[in-house]
Amino acid sequence: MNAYPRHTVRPDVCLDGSWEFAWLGSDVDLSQTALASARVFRTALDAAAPGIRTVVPGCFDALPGLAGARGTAAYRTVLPALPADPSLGGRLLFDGVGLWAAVYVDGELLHVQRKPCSPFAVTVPARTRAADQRGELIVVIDNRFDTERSPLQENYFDFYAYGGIFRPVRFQAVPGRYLTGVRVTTRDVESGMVRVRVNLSEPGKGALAFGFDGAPPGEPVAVEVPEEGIELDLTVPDPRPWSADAPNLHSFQVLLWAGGGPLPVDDMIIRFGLRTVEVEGSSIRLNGSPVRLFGWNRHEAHPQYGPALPLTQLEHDIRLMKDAGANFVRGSHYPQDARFLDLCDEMGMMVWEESIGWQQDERHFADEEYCRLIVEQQKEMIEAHANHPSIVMWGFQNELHSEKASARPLISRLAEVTRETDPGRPVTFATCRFPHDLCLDLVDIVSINMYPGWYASDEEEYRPLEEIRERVDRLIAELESQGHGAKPLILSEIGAGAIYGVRDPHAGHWSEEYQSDYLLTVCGEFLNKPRINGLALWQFCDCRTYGSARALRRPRGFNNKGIVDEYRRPKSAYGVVADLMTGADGRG
Ligand code: ADA
Repeated sequence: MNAYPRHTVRPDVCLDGSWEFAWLGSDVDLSQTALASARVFRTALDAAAPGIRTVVPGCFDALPGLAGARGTAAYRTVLPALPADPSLGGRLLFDGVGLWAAVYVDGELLHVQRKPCSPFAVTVPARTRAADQRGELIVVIDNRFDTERSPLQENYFDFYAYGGIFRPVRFQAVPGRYLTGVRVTTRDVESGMVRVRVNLSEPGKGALAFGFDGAPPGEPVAVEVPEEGIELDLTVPDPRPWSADAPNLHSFQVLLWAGGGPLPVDDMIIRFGLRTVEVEGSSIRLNGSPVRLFGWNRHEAHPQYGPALPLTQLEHDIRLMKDAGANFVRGSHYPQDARFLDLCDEMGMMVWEESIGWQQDERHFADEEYCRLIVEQQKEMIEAHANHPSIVMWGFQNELHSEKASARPLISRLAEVTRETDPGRPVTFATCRFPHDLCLDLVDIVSINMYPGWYASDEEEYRPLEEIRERVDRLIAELESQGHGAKPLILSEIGAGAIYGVRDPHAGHWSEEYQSDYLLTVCGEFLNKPRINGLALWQFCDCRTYGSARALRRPRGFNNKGIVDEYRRPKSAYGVVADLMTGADGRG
């Protein structure tokens, strides 16, 4: 199933399925010189025994035979024949890979991808081909940590860095000038007025026609489209607002004529929701009404698939969170799978999306290439996902060292790029440095990660659940005293570990009982303190983490703070939190 945007005029083929596969080991030279030719990778693929194939989307190091491997793999599939028309080029669309990829078509290196989890497009030059000549697509993936090659993901992050083509791949045929983006922004929910921005691959003359919700498009209108695209205000017929409780969606098709021909040469169908989200005083407002957010932080993770989750798992995860009273999910800590965002749009789940980050420090702030790439990822993520009504805020740089003045330029730049790229949503980042954080003036929403009673301030205190209430009260008071009392507050991470099946009448650490006691206390604080606008428990499901000695702090090498385990088996806290937060026990 293709995520939006979709097409009816543009040939659009999903390449998911079984690809040829070759494992090249952990000492492959990926220097620029070595990458110039596909020969090494083609030879390895040709030498692979028949039947050595793997499924895309997929992660090679989630496969039994390569579990935990770090190195280089080559994938190959056949590109469908482009129409024989030589003016038609191609576009390969990848929704996300990790950690690093090189893309070759017919042996030519077309793209190197250094940003994990980012959606990206690769232009395949128009070639005059006999109609029956199909193309060879080779994708080289490397999951070794290398701060030069792939600086955005490092082995100290508290989530396992898999290698693979995590998400769907599509191949499209496009004319010389084609639609590169259609952005629909709500101007007025009630009347259904929207502002549409259409961008083309090249500025110039053409004609555009539009249609909402599958209705036949109107007559083409001659336009001159500048570099920055054109904007126009339109009104949605039969407007129905989007909210988590009533996730009404609309679709919008743009058709492009060029060259004076009678038929459109390209089209794009996007889906959007009529809704506004803004910060007003200390409240977060959806369609003008204050909203409180409750849910979880969620990693894209599964022991059998890594982050390359099947569509049904995405649905089950959302269903499990909603059944436990959630209306909110933080896509921690990287750009999300477009199919997951489509399901959040459809099923009614508000989303915090963020570019990749995990406790970056001065080394990163001083690294111009690192800063350039993370700002690029932030911008690309927003441009790709801005039409999803479920996304209600943008974040970045989880728990960076924002108590240091050297963090400020990067935070300022990320906040600026976010607001430039999408002025229609609030900006935040999750900090664990409060009350020493120096950058909270740069965000619209203050988001605090804290683990009182787990990473307890007094390690001698037995079962220190009592410090949760005290720490929450102190946080609210200190925000006020620092002048942030007028901003909305989200508890963006708070939680405790429990190993599935560990039951203990003492409710000792790692028992399901301790986690239940802990989360009941936290949810009670949220329900009793309207000052807290949002609560995102850490975390939805257990996930594999460190492969290093850091795992000594992570039993099984997993982060065990999930309310369900890695196979989505509910721990006892799931039912307890669900009863409270859905009101089933009469309190929530
Ligand atoms: C941090 C971090 C999470 C996870 C969590 C934990 O808040 O943002 O990714 O590592 O701590 O489990 O300790």
